[in-house]
Amino acid sequence: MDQYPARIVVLTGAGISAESGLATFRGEDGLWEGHRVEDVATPEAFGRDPALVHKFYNARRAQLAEVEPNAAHLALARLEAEWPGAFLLVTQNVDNLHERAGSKQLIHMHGENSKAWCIACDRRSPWSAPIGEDSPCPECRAVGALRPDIVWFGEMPYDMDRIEEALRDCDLFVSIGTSGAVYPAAGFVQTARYCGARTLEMNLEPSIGSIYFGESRIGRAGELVPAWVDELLAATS
Ligand code: BV8
Repeated sequence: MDQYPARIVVLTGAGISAESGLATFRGEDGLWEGHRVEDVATPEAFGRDPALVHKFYNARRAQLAEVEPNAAHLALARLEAEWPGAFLLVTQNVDNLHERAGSKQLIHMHGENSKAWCIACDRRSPWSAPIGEDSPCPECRAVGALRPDIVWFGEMPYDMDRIEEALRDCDLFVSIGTSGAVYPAAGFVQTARYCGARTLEMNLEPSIGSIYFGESRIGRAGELVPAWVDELLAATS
């Protein structure tokens, strides 16, 4: 049942950070074209070649210092601040551009490259430098036990219970800048639809799950998202 003000859940993917200069995964500049998925984004890869996996994530972590949030990130932070209803932003991205834009109701379901996770003491610490096999944990001082705080393939994404509850309760589900290639995120639209939400996709091209969306706006996030936020906030004033 549609409630006013609508309870909104937004999902973002690599496409929202593309205009900030961060490579997406499956485009021609794709990260995974540079590296085979199985070489870097799985626990097995990390066990087999930790130095390669650290190198892949260290390069991406270093890039965070050179990029800024773009108009799409800023528009979502404004919507969260000014929207009178419930708002939750779920991102598949491991960059820190949403929080730097001011988003607070934010879940990093695939983890954060600006954090290190110690597998010896299971604690996570903010981390902006390179992680190496000789990096000591700042909490327990164990050496060689740090990994990027990233959810790899075959690992359970974070906060799934909270995400699924928000999807079941929301009136509007909006997906921005994702190809819809990775589960369980790619299935969120179906959960929201099934529970009665309106669904909107904003992407440079129709995603794999585009047929599940009630509305699809094709274009760059940096243009579509601020216009959509203006439209939504104008309706509340
Ligand atoms: C799990 C961290 C279960 C690493 C990532 C069901 C069916 C089939 C397969 C599965 C399934 N369930 C599970 C699987 C397996 C797997 C999966 O989905 N595989 C796929 C490849 C088939 N899923 C998992 O393993 C997940 N785990 O389900 O666990 C479980 C159960 C019990 C116990 C234990 C476990 C874990 C998935 C998480 C993997 N980690 N990232 C890293 O970041 O390095 S996924 C990775 O892909 C990134 O997080 C990325 O965000 C995500 C999705 O990619 P996108 O963000 O969509 O990026 P992409 O480049 O693909 O698309 C960008 C889009 O933007 C494009 O459409 C483009 O057109 C658009 N765009 C570009 N520029 C712009 C733009 N749009 C707007 N404006 C622009 N300027």
